[in-house]
Amino acid sequence: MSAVVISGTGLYTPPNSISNDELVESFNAWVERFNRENAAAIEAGTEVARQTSSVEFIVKASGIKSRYVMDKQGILDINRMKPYLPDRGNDEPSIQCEMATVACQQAMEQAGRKASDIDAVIIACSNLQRPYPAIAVEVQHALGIQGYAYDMNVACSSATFGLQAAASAVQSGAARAVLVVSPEICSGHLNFCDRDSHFIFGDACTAVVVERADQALRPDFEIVSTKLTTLFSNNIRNNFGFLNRCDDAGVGKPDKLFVQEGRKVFKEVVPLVSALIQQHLEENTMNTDQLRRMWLHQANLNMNLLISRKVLGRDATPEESPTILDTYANTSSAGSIIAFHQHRDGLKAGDIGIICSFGAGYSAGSVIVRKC
Ligand code: CO8
Repeated sequence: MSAVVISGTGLYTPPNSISNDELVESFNAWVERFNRENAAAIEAGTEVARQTSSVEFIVKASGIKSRYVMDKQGILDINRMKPYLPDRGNDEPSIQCEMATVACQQAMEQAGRKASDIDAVIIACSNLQRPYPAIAVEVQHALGIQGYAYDMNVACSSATFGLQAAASAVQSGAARAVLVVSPEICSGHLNFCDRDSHFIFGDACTAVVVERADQALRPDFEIVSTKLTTLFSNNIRNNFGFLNRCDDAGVGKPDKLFVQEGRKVFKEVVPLVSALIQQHLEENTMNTDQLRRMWLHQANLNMNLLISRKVLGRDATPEESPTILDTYANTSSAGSIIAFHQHRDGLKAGDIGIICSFGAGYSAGSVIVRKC
């Protein structure tokens, strides 16, 4: 079996950023109006008064300071509280296809690859804007790639699960090179009227070129090993789906958007992920002293500090465990890849790193890479 490398990465960042100040100001204006308009019902006990949000809480609880979004105006408009992303005609590229092609072109350029060198496109992300035709097939067509393409979803772990699928395809000879693409429009599935979660997510798209080591023009990191795990949990859930319209009573209810028990997720996922990383290194006869960098899923700064402390037995330096969630927030599956894209300089040939994702499912993916 041939060795497999990552030879290029790309990142599409939306043009609009929302600071915590801006988000909280509009959320609190919405809360004040809601409570005013529903004063009688709140007084009668048939409606619950909404509580205001706070910038201090958001930074302390999550480490998030701002987020990029596909539409800023709609989110901050208290008459709307969601992005405005108009429908497009079938003859126009979809929004996810548009984000994906930008990221893919960057990744291919970095790898020194043309469309004719790529045999497969995997769209791996939490939210797909339609069931079919697959966004991946549309991206494949837009880029002029032959071969095959498919969409897959393992929530925040989609990208690492996609890397595993791509590495297997290259190892088996099914493809010479594969693009793993994560166009995340998390703002489309975020309840901007929910104080517990309105600050958590942002939008972005990443792309990674995975190919045979012996044919790569610009090999960057060898994929040494992948390890995936899943464990069913209702603590991060979204009941949006094609059966929603079959029960009118549920249409538009908050459970058709992202909901979570954030505390439980924190407590249960930290040990799961630290054990996964440690086990994965052991299975590859490596120890944590050899680990030069961890590109962790970017959901919560405190979570990442704890995971890296558990793994290393000490606090990680900012270089060892880079953070991008302060400016990007949680971009679901794109997060660990954005960290890898922006913070992989300074490693020497032979240095070991880990790309690690975790999220709904629960799902977690670990990818051990070695600098070429
Ligand atoms: N402003 C002020 N106060 C607040 C706010 C707010 N916005 N929100 C909550 N509070 C209050 C609470 O009411 C509570 O008050 P009290 O103590 O009086 O009860 C207090 O602050 C503490 O609340 P929490 O216990 O909830 O706060 P935490 O310290 O636990 O922080 C976090 C909350 C930030 C959510 C934290 O628990 C966390 O990040 N957990 C991990 C979550 C995580 O990693 N989730 C991954 C999900 S992502 C994923 O898998 C992808 C899904 C698909 C993406 C879909 C896109 C939309």
